Amino acid sequence: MKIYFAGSIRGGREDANLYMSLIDDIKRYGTVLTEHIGDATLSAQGEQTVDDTFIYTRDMDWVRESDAIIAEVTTASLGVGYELGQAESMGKPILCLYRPQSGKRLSAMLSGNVYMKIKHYNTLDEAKDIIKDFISTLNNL
Ligand code: 6IA
Repeated sequence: MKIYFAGSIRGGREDANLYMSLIDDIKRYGTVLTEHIGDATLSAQGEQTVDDTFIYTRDMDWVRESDAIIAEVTTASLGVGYELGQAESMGKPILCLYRPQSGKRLSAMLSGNVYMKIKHYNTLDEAKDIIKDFISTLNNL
């Protein structure tokens, strides 16, 4: 199974360590196409050595190639929102993980969208259980 993990880069890197933990967990179920999202050394500027056209083209190819999308959406990100909209158009299964304790409000473009499976969590263990349930629904498809 190929899973596209989406998380904020230029939207802010405050959850980068959390992304890394989630990616480590998701790797138990298949290939994570976007492992670099959890790279704590990657700053909010993104990678400097490749140009944005390259990043956009590569990431859209990966979204197309993926069997499912898992996004951590607590830190608002234009890029993640765009990827989710595109993935929805492609009919990909989408799980959005959101931490209400952050005090940040989720965009109505996600919270009001019945296509998105949006799950609230507070701890990493809760997130892992949610991911496990999501993957098992995919395996039953
Ligand atoms: O608007 P944002 O930058 O927060 O959008 C984040 C989303 O853009 C992520 O889910 C990524 O899929 C995508 N993205 C992927 N790579 C990059 C990148 N540098 N810079 C910015 N956005 C990216 C490349 C990382 C490198 C270590 C290969």
